[in-house]
Amino acid sequence: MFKKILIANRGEIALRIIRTCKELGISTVAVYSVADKEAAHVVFADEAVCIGPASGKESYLNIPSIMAAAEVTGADAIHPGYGFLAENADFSQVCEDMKIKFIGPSPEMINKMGDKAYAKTTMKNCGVPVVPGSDGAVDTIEEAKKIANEIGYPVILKASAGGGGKGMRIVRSEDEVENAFLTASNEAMVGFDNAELYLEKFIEAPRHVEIQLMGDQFGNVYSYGDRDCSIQRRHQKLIEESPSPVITAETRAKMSEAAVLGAKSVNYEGAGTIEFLVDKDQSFYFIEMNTRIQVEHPITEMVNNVDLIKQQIFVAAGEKVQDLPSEMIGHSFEFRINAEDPDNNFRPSPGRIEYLHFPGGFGVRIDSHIYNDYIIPPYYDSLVAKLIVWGVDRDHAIKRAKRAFDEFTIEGIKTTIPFHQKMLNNKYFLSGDYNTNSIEKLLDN
Ligand code: MV4
Repeated sequence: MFKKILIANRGEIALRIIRTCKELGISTVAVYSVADKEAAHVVFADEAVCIGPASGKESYLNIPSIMAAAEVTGADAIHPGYGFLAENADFSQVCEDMKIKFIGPSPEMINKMGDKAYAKTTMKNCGVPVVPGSDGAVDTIEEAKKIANEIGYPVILKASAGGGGKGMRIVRSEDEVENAFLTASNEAMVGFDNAELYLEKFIEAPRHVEIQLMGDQFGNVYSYGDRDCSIQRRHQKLIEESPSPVITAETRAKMSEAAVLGAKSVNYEGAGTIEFLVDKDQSFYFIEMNTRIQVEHPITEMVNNVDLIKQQIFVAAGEKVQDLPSEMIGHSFEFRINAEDPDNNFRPSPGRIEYLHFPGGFGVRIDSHIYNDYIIPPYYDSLVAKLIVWGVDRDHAIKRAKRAFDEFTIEGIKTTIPFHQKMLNNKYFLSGDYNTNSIEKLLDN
């Protein structure tokens, strides 16, 4: 087992990883930018190394600086968290070269799954259902028109190097293809230095349901069930729940089976998520695989009673998955508390926390790095806390979330708490009748 893990991240996820390391008796090294010298992850780690100026590019994305910190502290592994370098193949490769274990996928796996067109073809070839569309990339406008005519409009053009919604264009008729193709490929070139596109049938008002997987070095892959992440705004998830309120037990089992099959076909190791779009009729289609621990992993932990960071550490150390999934018990929600003003287009609202009170009690979990008088820097992600609740069923979890928000006070900045409180009284949310398109409808009701 590792003796010392460097956490190449900040905020709540850095703290989340430190907590598990402490429980496992593993020493921790925090890295931090100049703007984060008062941050909680710096305080709670055993050691801390400053890695650069405030900007993420010069600190949390600065590979030489992070590797130097690992060298001087003698860390034998690096956990990248999510975001920043978590899906950076060069970083994974440098760790391999320096014989420091990267707690995440190999560079080859990151490259494979990072190419969304290739990943889709790989999944299709092993029998995982995928959205009908191009086989791999579409290279020309003519080819895009030909495939679109075959499968029927509307279609969606996506960047092969994209993911998470960037570089996508919905195309509703043939006369829109040319413009959409040119703008999408241009956007992909600018955003990802790769203009390649692929095309698929556009599924109207789908649900976004993902399966949490964990694989080990012995060829085992386990499913910890599903998360419904359909409540999003501009591809930023706001609320997630497990299990999905619309998936039948039969569909859930089939999705898990498909996800495990897909992951086994690429010899997947570590934590991974397979994202599916789900139709009104419960048909599900693979769209992407994420090769990292995700922000919303705690809801899966709550219904499975399993520490997923612990599993990641064990499988990275060459051990088996320690805590296998059995039955999912109860229902869990995650509400993302961002330093944003929901009444002003979710405009960022960094600044000093003038007063803070966290909720508590049975079934309430807060993953957060903020504290009284902490100043939220403007340079990074606006996530300041995650309220995670567990209940015996969905109604119980909703009641618990309401009472937790009644206790929750953050003063000095605007947060998304009022948005969540509004949602907890919305009839569509309460009945589970929502999809990835419905945020405006949900906000108006
Ligand atoms: C789609 C889709 C409908 N049909 N693909 C968005 C994030 C990325 N992971 C995949 N996404 C989508 N892919 C097909 N074939 C709908 C979405 C989608 C979406 C699309 C446009 C505008 C907002 C959206 C919100 C959630 C999901």
